[in-house]
Formats: sequence, structure tokens, C-alpha cells
Amino acid sequence: MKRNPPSRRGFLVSALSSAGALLLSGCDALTNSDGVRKLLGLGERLNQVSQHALTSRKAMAQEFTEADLSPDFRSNGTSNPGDPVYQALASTGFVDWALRVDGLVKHESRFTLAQLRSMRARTQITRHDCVEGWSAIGKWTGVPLSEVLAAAEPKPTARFVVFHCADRMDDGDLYYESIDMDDALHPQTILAYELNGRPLPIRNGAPLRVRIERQLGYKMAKYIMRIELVDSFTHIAGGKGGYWEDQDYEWYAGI
Ligand SMILES: Nc1nc2c(c(=O)[nH]1)N[C@H]1C(S)=C(S)[C@@H](COP(=O)(O)O)O[C@H]1N2
Ligand SMILES: [Mo]
Repeated sequence: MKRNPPSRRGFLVSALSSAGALLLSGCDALTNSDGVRKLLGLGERLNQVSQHALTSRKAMAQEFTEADLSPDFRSNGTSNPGDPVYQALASTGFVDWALRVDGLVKHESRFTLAQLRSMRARTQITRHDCVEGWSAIGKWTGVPLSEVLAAAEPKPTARFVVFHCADRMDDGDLYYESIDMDDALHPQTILAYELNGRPLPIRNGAPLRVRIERQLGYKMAKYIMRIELVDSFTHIAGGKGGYWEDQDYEWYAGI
């Protein structure tokens, strides 16, 4: 007997109505997220929303509550960069550190920690998944990357955001990572300076690390010194867009 495939429209209707039901039941984590609020605010356009819109790159990663926090957010990879410049900056609590933003931008910029803290902040409780087989839930506070980019004004040719870090890996190469503009402008992509309500510890990437919540742990660059806007990676290290990518890990480590 031939069965009808599950209807896309049926899926949509139930997905949208469960989002609505969550809204009515006051699920804070979900309704506080900009994406869901935007989605639900588009009432008159609901019939145009496709399944793609719900599963697309713009979908939000799951957010959790304080009760879900891991007792200890472990450190992985570098836990304290040996670089003397980094050590000097750390010794004075990063007051002399500044994030450089350059490459394909209209305004090359520098942001001190105080400046980043004075910009719009976002807090999110999310699960970090490392390919080495562990996960942890942490509460991150930081400035949306979109705010920093808006100030620097990427040129129309900018396609990727590269994070240059302070630490060298065992082979002597600097850690770096990159994402595309979709991820860079995603509302949950933040430059975090706090973990669990306290200044970001050195072992978790002080003074600044990125959170890209729909991707795997190795994309979440710690110890960020510089953000470079580029149209390709070929001029950087192994040319594949990240330290681990240069060892053949996936560049798009997301869902
Ligand atoms: N600069 C830098 N960023 C990094 C790493 C690193 O070694 N150096 N390790 C990555 C990996 S594999 C993971 S799982 C997370 C670990 O973050 P955590 O130390 O806060 O647990 O950071 C990622 N970002
Ligand atoms: Mo990882």
C-alpha cells in the first residue's frame, strides 16, 4: 500500500503552533530569544514561512536555564597562552589589551575591554560540544559580533570573519578560526567576556572568546587578539580557515 509522505505543510503547522504554545506557556529561554520573537512577530507572513526558514542557518541554538549549568566548565586545548605579550597583558588584568578589527573593513578599529563592555550585551546559556567527546553548559555574556562589525563596517567584498588568537599549538602554529557572514551576524554569535557571571577565566579564553552556538567547540576561538575580514583564507597559515581545518577538520562544524 502506498503511503503519503509526511506533508511539509503539516510539519510547519505543528512546528509553528508548538512555538506558539511555548510562547503562551511563557517559556522564557525560548521567548527571550530574538529569533523566536521575530518569527512570532511576523504573524501576517506565517503562511510564507517555509520549513527551510525553521531549519536554516538563522535558526537559534537551544538555550538552557541556570538550573542546567555545569558545575564546572572545563578547559580544553590551551589553558594559558605562553606568549610573553599575552602574559604581560594578563598580568595587568587586560587593561592594555585591545581587540583589533581590520582587513576588508571601512574603519580599521580597536576596542578595549571597557569599550566592548559598554556596548550592547547579550547573555545566553548554551551547551558546548567538543569533538573529543565532552559537553558542558555555560552562561556566556558578551557583545554580539554584529555590533562590533557594524562599527567597523565590512566592505561588500568581505565574506569571512577570521579570529586570530594569542596561543600557539604544539606544532608552533597560532590558533585561528573563521566563520562566514551568516554565522557572524547570527544573534547568538557573541564575543564573550564573562562566563557564569564572572570575568572570563584565562583557562576559558580571557579576555575575549567567541561563541558560535550552532557549531562545535573548536570553532569557539579563545584569546582573541585580532579579527580580520577576508574574502578567502589562502593567505593565512595552512589556508583552510582554521588551525584544526588545516589538519583536515571540517570548516563548517555546525548543524
Ligand atoms: N585559542 C584557542 N581557542 C580554542 C582552543 C585552543 O586550544 N586555543 N581549543 C578549542 C577547543 S577544541 C574547544 S573544545 C574549546 C574549549 O573551550 P574551553 O577551554 O572554554 O572549554 O575552545 C576551542 N578554542
Ligand atoms: Mo574541542
